[in-house]
Amino acid sequence: TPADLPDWKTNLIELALTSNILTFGSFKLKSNRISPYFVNCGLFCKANLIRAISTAYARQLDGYATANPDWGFDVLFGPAYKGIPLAATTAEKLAGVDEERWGNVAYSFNRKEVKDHGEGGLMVGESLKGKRVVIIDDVMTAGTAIREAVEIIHGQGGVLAGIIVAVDRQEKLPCASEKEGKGDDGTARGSTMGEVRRETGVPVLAVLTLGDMIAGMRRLGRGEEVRRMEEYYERYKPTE
Ligand code: OMP
Repeated sequence: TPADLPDWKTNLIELALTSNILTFGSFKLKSNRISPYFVNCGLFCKANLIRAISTAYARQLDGYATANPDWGFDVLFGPAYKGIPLAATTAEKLAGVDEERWGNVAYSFNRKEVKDHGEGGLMVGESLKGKRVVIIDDVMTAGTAIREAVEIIHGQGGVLAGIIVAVDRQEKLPCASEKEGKGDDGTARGSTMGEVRRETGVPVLAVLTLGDMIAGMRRLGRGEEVRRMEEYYERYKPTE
């Protein structure tokens, strides 16, 4: 319910709305689903916006670490391209939240094109070898982007410690017929977040869920958008 949504989340949603990061219309997703809303984290590209989102990621990571004292990580990995500024700015915010706890956290990212001269290679920034790595990414729908990042970490000899995204769209896993572009077969399936948790065995955190965005939009008095998001949620909600 809207009452449960902390003010900082409402403020972040309002900022996303006014800067067109959260938009409404008809969007075809990577999973072939047609969504009435879209979140474009590439538009966190102004000083106040990148400050807001990196602060939110850093708070969430610090909060999780405080609640789980045995948990920690050495490197924030931001998959190219959209994850790169997120990893860099969140690392900087972590040092600001708690210098003693986070001051030695590093960041790294991959190149999309492997460089064959100079220092060469696929990776930029801290080496992942033997390190505890957290993936920082934008949006999770079907988990395809995250799975690619997990493979890179394993390929580099890193140990996956966690995953954090800005938005969990709270959708069920796509079925085979959706992947072929033939639509949902209507079967009950679990959530992408749950499946990724099971597959990786690490915490999967989100700054905002679809539920948060619905609550925030309701608080902002945007009834029509609330209705469309709820309708979409009913259609693709996970059954677990
Ligand atoms: P999955 O790889 O299916 O989890 O989808 C996540 C990716 O889809 C993100 O990394 C984006 O490239 C893109 N996306 C968004 O950016 N915003 C959305 O609201 C929805 C998607 C999407 O296509 O599902």
